[in-house]
Amino acid sequence: MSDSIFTKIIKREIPATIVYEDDKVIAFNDIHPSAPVHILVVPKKPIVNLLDAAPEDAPLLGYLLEAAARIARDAGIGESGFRIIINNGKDGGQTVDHLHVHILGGKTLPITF
Ligand code: DGP
Repeated sequence: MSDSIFTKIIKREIPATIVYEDDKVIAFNDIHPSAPVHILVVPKKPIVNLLDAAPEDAPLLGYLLEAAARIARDAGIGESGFRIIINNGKDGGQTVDHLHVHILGGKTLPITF
């Protein structure tokens, strides 16, 4: 299987504004921000989406959310609040087939479905 765009960012094959990285996840600014703060948090393991996650990935999924909260706080939106979104599959609006958490904040976000 060919590398996703996000794996290419992890491998530094394409550029991104990286705001956090450790051995399990990487976080970088979304290229098309939908809010003043729009960060993507991506597991380095190339899981396609939540449906592709195995039971043994549960600690990694928990870590992804814990890291997202830390990254949001470090981005200055911990107090004001933020939204976490995970799009899954076509109807869920997923366009990149590599699991990722959107962190959105920096303004009062509209409720839209
Ligand atoms: P989703 O629709 O949940 O699959 O979100 C994918 C997001 O990824 C979308 O908001 C735009 C962002 N994105 C796509 N390609 C790139 C890229 O090459 N660099 C960065 N930084 N973000 C990207």
